[in-house]
Amino acid sequence: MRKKLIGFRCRRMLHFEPRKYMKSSYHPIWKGVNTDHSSCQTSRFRLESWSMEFFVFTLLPEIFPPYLESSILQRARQRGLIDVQVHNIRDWTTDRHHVTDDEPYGGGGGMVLKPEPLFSAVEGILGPQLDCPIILLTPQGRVLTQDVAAELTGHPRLALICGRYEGVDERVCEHLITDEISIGDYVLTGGELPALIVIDAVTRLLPGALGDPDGAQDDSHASGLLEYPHYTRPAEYRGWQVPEVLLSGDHARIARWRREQSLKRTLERRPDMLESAQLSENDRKFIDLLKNDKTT
Ligand code: 9D3
Repeated sequence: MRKKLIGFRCRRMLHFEPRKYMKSSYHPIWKGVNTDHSSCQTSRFRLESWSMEFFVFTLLPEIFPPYLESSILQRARQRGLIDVQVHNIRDWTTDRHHVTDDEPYGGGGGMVLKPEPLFSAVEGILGPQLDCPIILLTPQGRVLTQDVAAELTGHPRLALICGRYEGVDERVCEHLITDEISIGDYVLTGGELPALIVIDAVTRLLPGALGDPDGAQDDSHASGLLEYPHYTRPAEYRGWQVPEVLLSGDHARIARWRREQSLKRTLERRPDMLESAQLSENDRKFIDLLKNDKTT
């Protein structure tokens, strides 16, 4: 079932052909990508897995391939779990100088991303029906969390719009965008890294993306607690010992130690997370013990 989109609004239908002067699909990563966008329908299931298509709209397409060609995202693309198309908004300008920004009405500093190239790009690539979430990466969006990432896996296609300059024309937000996402309370120079972060967080949740069938299940952020400390060989390094319990082979004791370490860390570093975490009776007792230790 498709989830209902939040804030989905009516839109004008416009269709322009992209300019040919500089295809952003120059890079080998985009070779073989279906460029017949009129028939861009993906089935929900491929090899018994979710598959997703990401359509990125940016003024800096060259940022994307290096990350998408690495490690887990590369493998997910090769396995057909995801397909990422990166489109240069500038390809959809129709003026001589390929202008994408302009001064704000009412004055003030900075430049604003013009509406026409963005509408043309998104409608030209996705087709006139625009039946997927069209997400603007912006400091004013709702903050990306594990829950938001999980929610986004429910859509077979996602459009990600990366802002630059001071912002985008508000008519884009009102009539094209269906969702606005921020990655946190700090100031970046644009939405490109946030878009990659959305792709990364969403992709690793797709079945099979991590190799391990229930890989993402074990995540600390899925359980609502921070992770316990990890150790590997050697058992002693510069005189620093790996905790004895981890060498004991006693799996029940190890599991209890790890759980307690998770609880201790979460209490110390992210007490806010304890409020929504799933805690057992024993977990609560242990937390009370830790709190009492501190006060005595
Ligand atoms: C100095 C201009 N800012 C006024 C307070 C507005 C502003 C506009 C555009 C600040 C940063 C940006 C560029 N950032 C993003 O496009 C962005 C972002 C971010 O900066 N932080 C967290 N998440 C995101 S998602 C997109």
